[in-house]
Amino acid sequence: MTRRFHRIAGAVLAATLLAIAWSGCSKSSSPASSGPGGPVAQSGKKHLVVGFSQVGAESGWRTANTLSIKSEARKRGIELKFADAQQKQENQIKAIRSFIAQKVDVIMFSPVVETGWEPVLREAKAAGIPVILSDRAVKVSDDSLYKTFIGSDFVEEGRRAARWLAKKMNGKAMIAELQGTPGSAPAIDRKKGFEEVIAHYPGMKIIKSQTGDFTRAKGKEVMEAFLRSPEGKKINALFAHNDDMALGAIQAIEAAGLRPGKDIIIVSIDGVRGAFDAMVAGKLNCTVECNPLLGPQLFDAAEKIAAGQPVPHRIVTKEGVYDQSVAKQVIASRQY
Ligand code: GZL
Repeated sequence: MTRRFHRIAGAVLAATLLAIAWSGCSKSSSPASSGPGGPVAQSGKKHLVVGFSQVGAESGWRTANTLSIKSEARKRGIELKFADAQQKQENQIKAIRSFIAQKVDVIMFSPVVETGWEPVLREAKAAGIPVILSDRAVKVSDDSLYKTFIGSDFVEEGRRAARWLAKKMNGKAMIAELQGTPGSAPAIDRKKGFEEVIAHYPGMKIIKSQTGDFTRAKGKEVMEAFLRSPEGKKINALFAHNDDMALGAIQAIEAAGLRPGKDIIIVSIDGVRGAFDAMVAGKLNCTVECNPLLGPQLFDAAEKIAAGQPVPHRIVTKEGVYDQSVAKQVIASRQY
């Protein structure tokens, strides 16, 4: 009896010790607790799982931005769940909720407008899923609702457009303005930066201003209306918040029998290939670069955050200004 008892007791003890050892080791080796360097896969998978809610496919800039994000994820072996919101905030909120339900490791999104994100960002925070803002900013009462913003300084882009135009027009211009998506950070901030600079030039006035929603079609339609308006004949300059709207406006200017780039001097923002083609053709005068190739910086940040490492709360991309004087020599080197 005693020998049998000891045998059983020994087996139970060994099994208990083994169980403790196993649970201890699975805790230290599980990705969730791995130290810096190894990705923390809350999703329980070996590789990182990232949910990305994109604004839409409204412009050449957006297409280049999406390409950069998808190719970089592929290059790094990151599982990317990508959702195109067709420029609708409700679709982005739905996509973010779906990423939370799927327990992704990191959520990234380019907010179509600045406001209305607090509730869903609180849900992501409550689920312990870090959020990265790509390209556009949000207005929230608690900045800890997102880990970092990676994108451009839109106010500075607006200033650069205005500084270039003031120089080109010797401080005198009757300006038509094609604004981006109402309520979006780039539209609000580019306008702010542009107006801040032209305030120093009494001879520079915005006499027509309306949204073209960052699309070529709407830019053409609105510019046609500007040219048909009573002030149309006075317009000698156009500030477009992105190249796509400028390219649409060029079509409208030509249809009205005027010479874009000569009768109406045009400055826009983005620096996409179509803008360089138009500058080489003498139809666009200047584009202020807004870099869409954010993939590498976005996934650097995601991997650091997932590994528990700190990242700056705001990472601003470096950009230039290109006009007709350099367009021909740089167009071949452009990456988007
Ligand atoms: C800017 C980006 C803007 C581009 C537009 O970072 O959000 O949205 O300027 C795009 O071309 O539609």
